[in-house]
Amino acid sequence: MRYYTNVKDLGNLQEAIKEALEVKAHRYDYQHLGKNKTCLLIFFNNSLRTRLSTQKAAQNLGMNTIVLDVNAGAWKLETQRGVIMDGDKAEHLLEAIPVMACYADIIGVRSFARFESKKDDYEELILSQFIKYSGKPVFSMECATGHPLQALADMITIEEHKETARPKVVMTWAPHPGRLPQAVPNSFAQFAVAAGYEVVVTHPHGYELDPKFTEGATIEYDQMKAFEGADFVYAKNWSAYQDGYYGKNLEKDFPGQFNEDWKSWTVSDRQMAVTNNAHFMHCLPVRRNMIVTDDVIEGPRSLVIPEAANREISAETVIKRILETEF
Ligand code: AN0
Ligand code: CP
Repeated sequence: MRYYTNVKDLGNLQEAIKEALEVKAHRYDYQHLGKNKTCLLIFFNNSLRTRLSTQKAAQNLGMNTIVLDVNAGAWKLETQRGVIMDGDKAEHLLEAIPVMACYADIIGVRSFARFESKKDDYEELILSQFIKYSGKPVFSMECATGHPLQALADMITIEEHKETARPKVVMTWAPHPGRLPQAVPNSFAQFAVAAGYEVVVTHPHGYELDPKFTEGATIEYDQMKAFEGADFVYAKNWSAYQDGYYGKNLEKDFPGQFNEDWKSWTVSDRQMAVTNNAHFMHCLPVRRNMIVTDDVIEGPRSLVIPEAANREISAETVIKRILETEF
């Protein structure tokens, strides 16, 4: 594997999950793979879990790690070719990428959707330039349209906790004061379908995701109906994907236009009561009592910490595969 941006890069997903569980049981057995190799982790956006777990994963594999926060000490980067650079950006990505690649064997990139252009976001303007101009293996640490390390960690977590062969997995939109990317829900839906689960996606009208990512899932606008019999509930906020509304918070940016009781979407005991004693999941960071109540996230069926712990394992599995095939 040279690039990890999508579920397809893993080949058979169930086999990848099996390999991940093997990695989890023997996480220090592969140190020879990364000796004298450097993993460079580049962050255009904030992170707690990805930063720590991916460094830990690379170090488990014997690699050296360098972390660069582009917004904290590096030069401000221009990303569009052809721009006259007379503004505040001192360096172009077209020089910065090959320079960074000089010091790295593998590069991880975090660059969220910027919501300036749906086309730029969905063509992965930043990530695709790393793939094109670095000459090195590249993996996504959440880019504009996907968060495949999170989704793999979530699948590992579901496999560890499922009580039926084919669980019902419900992904629900939940309220948030900001404008969040569609990356996490895109990847979660795509991975959960690929894993073979019964997948239901529920959200208010207007929050439809790119159908490319939800293909194979059932869309249900009635949240209570969606939750009936669920084995896993995965909550996440996302902004609108539709043209004309792209990147917007429909409640705040179009007040009164949508006939929706937004607050009712917060996951609470009311919805969890109709599930099959479902496990609660969220990628974190989470806003309590917006996305989910204190009681549900603190409850005995909450998996938010095991999911975060499995981020080390998903990252190690991905970097291991890259090391095994590229070096
Ligand atoms: C980001 C998002 O929703 O994509 C990162 C989640 C892992 N969340 C926030 O910006 C709060
Ligand atoms: N879940 C996740 O990716 O968290 P961070 O944004 O803190 O890395």
